[in-house]
Amino acid sequence: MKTYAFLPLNAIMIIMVILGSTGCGSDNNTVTPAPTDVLGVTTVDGTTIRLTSGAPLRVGYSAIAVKAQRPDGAKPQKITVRTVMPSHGHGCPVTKPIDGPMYGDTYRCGIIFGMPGSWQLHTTIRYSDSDSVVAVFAVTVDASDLVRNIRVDDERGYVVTMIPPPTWKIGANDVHFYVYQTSDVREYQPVDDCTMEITPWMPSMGHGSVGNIQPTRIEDGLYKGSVNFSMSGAWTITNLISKPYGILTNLTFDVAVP
Ligand SMILES: [Cu+2]
Repeated sequence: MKTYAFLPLNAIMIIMVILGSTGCGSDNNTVTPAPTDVLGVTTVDGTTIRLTSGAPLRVGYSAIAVKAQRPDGAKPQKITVRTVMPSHGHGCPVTKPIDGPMYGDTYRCGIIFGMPGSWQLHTTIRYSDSDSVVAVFAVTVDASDLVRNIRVDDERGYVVTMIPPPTWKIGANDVHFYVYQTSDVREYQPVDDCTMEITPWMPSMGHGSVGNIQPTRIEDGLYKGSVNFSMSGAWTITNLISKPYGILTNLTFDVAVP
């Protein structure tokens, strides 16, 4: 995976103005050749910001971690990540991690990339109302088939992503779905009032399976269920998603069970 970090001074200054922050004037540029899980490392105003991911970034849910360190040992009050695809002007949802807290040794979040290509991750480290730094990391996102963008009307779009387990297997598999909505493709809000009905199907043999657990909401915008595969091969998972007023969408994802 090709990843790199960049910190154009003008971009930093623009973001600083937007955020109303003060006391910044760094022009520190760092490009670090890095192991695959490091998306970028840079130092801004004495704060070293390290962005990592557990796996190569791809369309769908990617877990991200941000570590900020300053020589005086100051602990950030808050860390935020904002996403933008510069070539298209849209962002994507940033979520809580599905497997633990946001704040711990490092700040962790999930990013639901909606399409492959070049993205920017605007990472803000806030120490106080008047003391924060921003680093802009450029990352490359690979393609996958895990996200569906649904336009419901002219004003609203939904983003649904399936989060598969690390590997599919015969038997019960945990499966998560995140549902977000947006009206401006920059801000995304979790959708909590969905009901889901998943149906695994093996097209080549014309059968489904029993023992599935329908996804239910467990966190903001996050639904968890279980899908049972009775044999290996090519399967589909169809998810019929409804809102209180009726059916929202019916999505099909392809799954290869080894
Ligand atoms: Cu795009």
